[in-house]
Amino acid sequence: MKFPAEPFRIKVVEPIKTTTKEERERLIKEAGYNLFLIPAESIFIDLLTDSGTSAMSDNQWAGLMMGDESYAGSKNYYHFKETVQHIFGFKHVIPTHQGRVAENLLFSTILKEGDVVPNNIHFDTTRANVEHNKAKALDCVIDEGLDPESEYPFKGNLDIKKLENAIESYGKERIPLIMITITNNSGGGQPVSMENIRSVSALAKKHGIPLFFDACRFAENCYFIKQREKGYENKSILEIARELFSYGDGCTMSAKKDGLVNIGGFLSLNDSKLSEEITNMLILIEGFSTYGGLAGRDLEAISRGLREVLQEDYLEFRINQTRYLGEMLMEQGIPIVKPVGGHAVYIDAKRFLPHIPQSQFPGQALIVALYTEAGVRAVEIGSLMFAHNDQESGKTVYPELELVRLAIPRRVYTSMHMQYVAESITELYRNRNHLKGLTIEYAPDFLRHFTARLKPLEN
Ligand code: P71
Repeated sequence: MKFPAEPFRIKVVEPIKTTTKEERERLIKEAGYNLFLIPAESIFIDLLTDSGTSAMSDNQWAGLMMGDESYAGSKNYYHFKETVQHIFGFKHVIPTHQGRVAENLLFSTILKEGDVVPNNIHFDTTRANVEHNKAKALDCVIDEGLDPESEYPFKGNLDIKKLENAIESYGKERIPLIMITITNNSGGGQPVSMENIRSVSALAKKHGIPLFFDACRFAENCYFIKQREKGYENKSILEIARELFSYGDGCTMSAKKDGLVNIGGFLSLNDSKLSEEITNMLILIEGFSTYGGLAGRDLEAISRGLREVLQEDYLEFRINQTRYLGEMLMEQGIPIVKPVGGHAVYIDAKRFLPHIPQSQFPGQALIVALYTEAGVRAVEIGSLMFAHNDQESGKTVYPELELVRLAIPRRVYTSMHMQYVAESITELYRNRNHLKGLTIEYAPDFLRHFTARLKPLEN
């Protein structure tokens, strides 16, 4: 494929440090073989997440200087609200300092014990927030979405049959909302089609169930719709986004992704009574309704970021850079989730390391080796993140997908950095038979991957 050239030039640089293999071996041991616990300074290329790691534009940095830090009614709040309404089209806009707070506010207000929330695939914080409110997080993605080899263009789609069955078996009274995650992060950064969103919306309306989007990567999803769905090839990203959100009742958003900022998020919705209730909660835990835990300047940076992310030359480069990394790996026969997603390349760890069972965390073994060998940090989205004890049987349930995600920060790394990453993984793939599994030494009750400590198995 064509080498993707960056549609920007570099005005400020941040040096990155190189470390020796011996230093990295010491650091990873000290960190309990958990990449979240390594000082970021000791990482050469950091693909842990695309969240909050974007490089802001000169326009966004200029916006920071326009910060109005009034406690109430800052002018940046009005700009922020106007921008969100312009793109997303919902009536109320509630700023939060990041996405999971929007989730917490929404779920703690509308969920009660025994409720069920269907989603294509809940991301970890979403699942944890649903479960923390004693409700069930039900994944209803289409079967293709669980098959790393399937080339289906919209692998993030919800399975309408699974959704209908859920409504029938649990009853609509126990389903306070349906969610759609765009793009589907836990399933490989795969998009959801407009047609699927329309069908889910019709079903939700028929049963009087509100539909919410987890909108973190909405612009990337809209770009895929433009590329892959008939009838959208001549529409602008803004037009596609507006149509998409018109089918729902609200959204949660982590602006740390497609908001192109380092911190921020929001909740946006049409229901005035619900919005009032959530706003009162916001004031209790985040801050006043015109800043929600953010500085005025942060709100300005989000407003500008949300407009920039809709630009097609940016999105074209973004999606192509991710695909470029994926294709370099595929050329070497390395098993990845196909087609390549929007914000990340996902390695299929089950097939990369077939000799390590899921109970020994093959995904984690892979990211530990990638850091130790090359100073590259990736994240495990597999059994360390998602295995859990089934409440009924008491048995450990392993996730269907055992993935290692190489998430690409927006506008941060060049395509040459991607080559370095591809070469490092290729080298690891050649020596994969030497890699060993891990066992847990300590783990908290929920969201354990952030703080767990592990150790390598000897045999
Ligand atoms: C990502 C993250 C952030 C993260 C999470 C866990 C480990 C490492 C990094 C956050 C999401 C997300 C979706 C679909 C809600 C959130 C929470 N993703 N929904 O992918 O992807 O947003 O981080 O602003 O609270 O690395 P928040």
